[in-house]
Parts: sequence; structure tokens; C-alpha cells
Amino acid sequence: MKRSNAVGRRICWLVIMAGVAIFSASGFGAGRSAAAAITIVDQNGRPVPNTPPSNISQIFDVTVGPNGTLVFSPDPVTISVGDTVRWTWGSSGHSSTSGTPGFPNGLWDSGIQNQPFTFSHTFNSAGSFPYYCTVHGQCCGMTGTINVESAPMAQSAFSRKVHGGAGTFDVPLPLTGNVGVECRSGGATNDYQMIINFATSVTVGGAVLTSGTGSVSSFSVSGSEVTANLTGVTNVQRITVTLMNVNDGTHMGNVPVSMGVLVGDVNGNAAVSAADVALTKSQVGATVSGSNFREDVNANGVINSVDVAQVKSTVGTALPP
Ligand SMILES: [Ca+2]
Ligand SMILES: [Ca+2]
Ligand SMILES: [Cu+2]
Repeated sequence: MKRSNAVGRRICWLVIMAGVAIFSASGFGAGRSAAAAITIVDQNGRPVPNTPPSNISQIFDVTVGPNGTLVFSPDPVTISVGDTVRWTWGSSGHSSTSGTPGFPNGLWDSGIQNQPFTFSHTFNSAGSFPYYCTVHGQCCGMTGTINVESAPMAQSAFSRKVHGGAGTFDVPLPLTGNVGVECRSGGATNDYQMIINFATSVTVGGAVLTSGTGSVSSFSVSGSEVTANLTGVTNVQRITVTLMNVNDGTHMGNVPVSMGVLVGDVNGNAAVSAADVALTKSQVGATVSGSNFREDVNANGVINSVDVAQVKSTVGTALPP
């Protein structure tokens, strides 16, 4: 435990307190019986393994003093950033208190509670978080550790389209700052393809459109490259695709990638205007290449009046904030 981080974490904790309180509300008064406390399951009724997979905001259950024993079970618990640990009292007169015996660090403290009781804490930063029971930590070694893993860092992301016989061209999707704007139409069924690259080989548990309209029709992983095929992605919106349970052998977690969809925004400034029409007109008849593929708005491999007309038809649209 790096205690120097405690202050920063405390600030973070204060900021998220409201959210935790809401999240915890469902946990309080859940009325778990002592018998249920023996089998540790998550919110979907699945047994909680020592190194579990993670979905968005997954809850992991820990029993406090099951059947009067002076332990937290299971321990240690490994989760991902954003996950919540829910402690359920399996006997009375215990606390779940962050820090080490005698040295609470203020990240969380249930206070000394009696059965039945539940207490939840959401972990929004990576690290190893020790905790203890204020009654039985010092005397009896009633301590535990929550290991919070961060997701592997994506190195780059793209929106990929095949432009007929002209080749395959990628719109970069920056992973921070302003979103990359995909200006090409998605065809009859509004299909797009997102490519996400990692530094090393990964496994991926799933891919989900977590914001915006559309869906992930399929995804595949080849070494360090993940491909997510999207469909039903309507125009004029921001979308986020989240790769779930990305694991590179060292880190594990969810990786979101966002994209702006604004057909006709060939200059990529998040609004379609006369400038986009002019830019498209200027490339009519030119060979589609890495420098002008955005003007091939319908991605058929040629830039002609059809592309110009398509841009004209979207003048006045802009990415929502
Ligand atoms: Ca524009
Ligand atoms: Ca075209
Ligand atoms: Cu205790």
C-alpha cells in the first residue's frame, strides 16, 4: 500500500461518494442469510473466483467474519478499476476499515457493525488496498486486501473502411482529447469497423456499444489487434465501444474507444458546412489516396458528384456535445 496516495484517493472518494451511496443503497438491507454467506457469489449468482473477470461496474462480495471466524472471505480479492466490493457481515462486531491495523487511511470505514449488514465501496483507481477490522485487526490478524487492476492501455484506434478497389483507409480515433470524426457513410445498414491496437497480445471478453445508437455485430482478436464490427450506427452522434475484460497478462479491465459519426464532415471539424462541400468538389476525379479518402464519402473508391451531393445533403449537421 502506498500511503502517500491516500490523500488523493480520499479526494477521489469524496467526489464519488454520492455515486457510491446510490450504488450501495441496493446492497443495504439485502438481507443475506448466514447460510448464503458461506458461498460467495457475485450479483449474477456466479461464484467469485480469486481472479475474476470484470464487467462494467461489477460487484464482488466478501463476507465479514463468516460463522464467527475472524477473517474476510475471500481474501485477497482482485478486481478491475470501477468495480465495487460489497462486504456482507457473516457475524457481529466487525468493521471493514481501509488501512492497516491501528492506521486507518480514510478511504472507507463501515464502522463496527452487527449482522445483518452490508457495506460497499467502489474502487476507481488501481492499486493494492489493505483493510482490517478495527476490533480484530491488531489482536487476531483480521485483515484483507483488495487488488485493483487497471486495464491495458490501447495504443491506437481507427475506423476502417474499404473504398472499393481503391484500398482500405483508416480514420484515426484519438484515445484522448477530441474524438475522431468518421465522415463516411455506413451504407444501407450503417456498418462501421473499429480497430483497436494494444502494445502486446490481449484476450478480450466482449465488445459492447456502451453509448450511442448501434450495436457490435461481432468482434475478433488477432494478437494485439482487436476488430469490432458495428451495425445500425446512425449518423450525427458520438458512440463509445467498450472492450470488456481486456487482459494482456499483466493488466485487466475494460477499454472504451469513442468515435464521432458525422457523414460529410470531410475536414473533420465536427460540423458539415460549405467548406466540406468545397473540399469534396476539389477532389472530384482524383485518385482516392491516403490524403483524400475522406472525400470519398460513400467509400466506393471514386470521388464524384455522388459524394458531393451526399456532403451537400448533410450541410448544417454537427456532432452533439
Ligand atoms: Ca466540416
Ligand atoms: Ca464515392
Ligand atoms: Cu472483527
